[in-house]
Formats: sequence, C-alpha cells, structure tokens
Amino acid sequence: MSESGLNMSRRIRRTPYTDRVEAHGVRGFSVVNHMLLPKAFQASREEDYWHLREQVQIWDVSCQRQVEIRGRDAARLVQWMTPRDLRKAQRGQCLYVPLVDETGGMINDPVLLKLDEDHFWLSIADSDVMLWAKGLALGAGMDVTVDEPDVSPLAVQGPKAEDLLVKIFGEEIRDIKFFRYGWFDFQGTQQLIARSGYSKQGGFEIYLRDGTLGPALWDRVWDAGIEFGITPGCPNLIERIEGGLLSYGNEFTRENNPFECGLGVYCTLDGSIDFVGRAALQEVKQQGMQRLIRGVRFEGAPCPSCGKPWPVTAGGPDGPQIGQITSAAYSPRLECNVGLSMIERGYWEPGRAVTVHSSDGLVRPGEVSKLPFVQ
Ligand code: THG
Repeated sequence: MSESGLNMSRRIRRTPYTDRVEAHGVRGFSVVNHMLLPKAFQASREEDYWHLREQVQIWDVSCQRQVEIRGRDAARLVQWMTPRDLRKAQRGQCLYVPLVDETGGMINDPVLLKLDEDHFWLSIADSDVMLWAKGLALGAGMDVTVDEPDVSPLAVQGPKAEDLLVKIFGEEIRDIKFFRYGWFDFQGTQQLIARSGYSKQGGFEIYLRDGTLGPALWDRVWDAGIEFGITPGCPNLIERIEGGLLSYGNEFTRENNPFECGLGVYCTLDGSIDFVGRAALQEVKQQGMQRLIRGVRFEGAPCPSCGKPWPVTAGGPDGPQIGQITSAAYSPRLECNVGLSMIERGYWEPGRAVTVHSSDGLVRPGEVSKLPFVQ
C-alpha cells in the first residue's frame, strides 16, 4: 500500500472487498468512517465517467457504515435525530435524512433504512454518528441498542446494473422501486438489496450482512458483469458534481444547517414531531438562510482537483468573497468546469457572475448555477 501514500494500520479499516480491489489495481484510497474507500483505478476519471453513464461498475462502498438502532425506543430515537417526518415511513423504505445537532448544525446526511418498527439502519456519510446516537440514547434513558453491525455495502451502478443483478438474483430485482429494498438469497443467506447509490445513473446497493462472504459476492457480481462490460469503480467526482450530490465534510459540515444544504424539504418544524435542534431550525427558518449550496460553472483549462477550498469572489477577482469551491471537476458534457460552493445571501441567484480562484493560480470567470447541473 505504499503507493497510496497512506500509512496502513488497524485504525484504517480494510473492507471485505479490499483484496479484490487491490487485485484490480486500485490507484489510491480515501478514508471515510475510518475505513478505506477506493478513489481511482487504471482508467482516467473521465473514462470512468463515460463508462458509468453507459455501462456498469462495481464499487466498494463498505465505508457507508450502518449505525443500527433497535429496541423499544428505536423509532423515537431515530426521529429524535432528524427533522424529517418519519411517521409515515414504512418497512422496505430508504429515506434520505439530515441529522442535526442542538444548534441545527448538520451531523450527517445518511440514508435511513427501516427494517422493522423497532429496527433501523442509518447508512452514514463521514462522521461518527454511532457515538452521537449512543450519547443521545443514554442521556434520554432510551431502551435501545446502538451498534455498528457487520454490514458492507457493495454498489452496482450504471444503466446495465439491473440486467446484471437479474442474472444473479432473478427477475424480482426489477420490482424494487427507487429508494426501496428487498431481501434476496445469496449462498443460502438473506441479503438486503436497495435501488439506490451515490450516482444518478441508476443502480443498486447490496448491504452484505456477513463480511466473510465479501470476496464471493464480489466474484459473483464480477463474473456476471463481464458480458455487460463491468469495471471496478468508485463514486465518480464529475458525475456526482453534475448530479448535485453533496459530500459531508466537503460541501457542508456542522457549521451548516439543512436549509443551507438544500435539505429544507426534509424539515418539519410545525411542532408535530420532536427532534434535537428544532428550536434552532425554527429560528433559521424565520431569519432566512445566510448561505445556500449552489453550483458554479467556470472557464479555463480543465481545473485541477480541489484539495483545499478555492475562494469565489463576486464579479471580478477583486470582488468580495462570497463562497468557496469545495469540490470541482471538468465536465465533458457541459464542456466547462463545474464546482460546488456555499454562496452567501444576496449572491446566490443563478446566472450571477463570479470569479473562481483555483489552486493553480488561475483567476477563472464563472457563474452561479442551480443544482443539479444536469437533470
Ligand atoms: N448510499 C448509502 N449510504 C450512503 C450514501 C449512499 N451514505 C453516505 C452518503 N451516500 C450519504 N449521502 C447521500 C446523498 C445523496 C443520496 C444518498 C445519500 C441520494 N440522493 C438522491 C438524489 O439526490 O437524487 C435522492 C434522495 C431522495 O430522493 O430522497 O441518493 O449513496 N447506502
């Protein structure tokens, strides 16, 4: 692993698929939830982008850890953690839910899976939600257990994902609706498969419940995928920016509230549900947001990757700073650079002229855009 530049240790957890990912020539990792996330393989990011949009890829997204909440007070604890109204949530459903702290700041933006009336998984982005949940449960004296079970999501993404999984799991795969899941047999075990994933190209996530089956599952998907042109991949930066998919810790942090993240639609503040941070969010709603997540298109040669935030100024390069690009890439479809930025109040209307100060020293004219860039 010296190539990755990471000093490996037990704290940086491998996944049940890491051996396979290495065998496919992974070219680097990130660390998410203290676990390896592949970042690149042999193909370029742009080749991967076209391939994801046209064919099918297998992604090790085990770092999407599950925080399991079960017990008599499980539904009450999960609702206590999010402003999204869960009263009508059903078993078999996945729900995108903001989690907020007592100030209304974003703790995480997981996918919630309702497994049963008293049993939930929070499929988390990069923050230690399990510790927050344990603290809340203990402090409130709730009758729940909070744990991180042995669950390792494997994503199969792209337009050919459905035909691929039908080959393995049968025609019932086609009946899974968007953000729903079903149970399927794998080698005599029951596994959860959802129609979801961190791309807008369609696909599924297999929440493998036993890590020892990881290599066998990977091989089964790979072998079935050869006729569909499967390649090893990972969440694609270009595709995710075009699609307006946000990344916790990059586009937003605990400094931001859900309204700023465009997640106001998931906030029920009328008092009908009880959750941490409700008073703070009511205040935010009354005062109006100070900033809002937006896209920025900008000119010049394909930009480098945004290893640290790039200032965005209003109008020309000497204007006031009104944001910072936190993720950026060249979009081959839009034939310009695209980035994501919180934009200060008064400046966020689409079309407004801005300047992006990228880390290569260039001063790049651009404009504010709605998200997603591409429908
Ligand atoms: N899948 C699973 N867990 C995850 C992610 C995932 N955990 C981490 C991270 N991704 C959480 N963030 C997101 C962000 C966006 C979406 C899912 C998880 C997403 N949004 C859809 C969209 O924007 O089009 C739809 C949301 C909706 O309709 O409710 O898919 O990817 N398991």
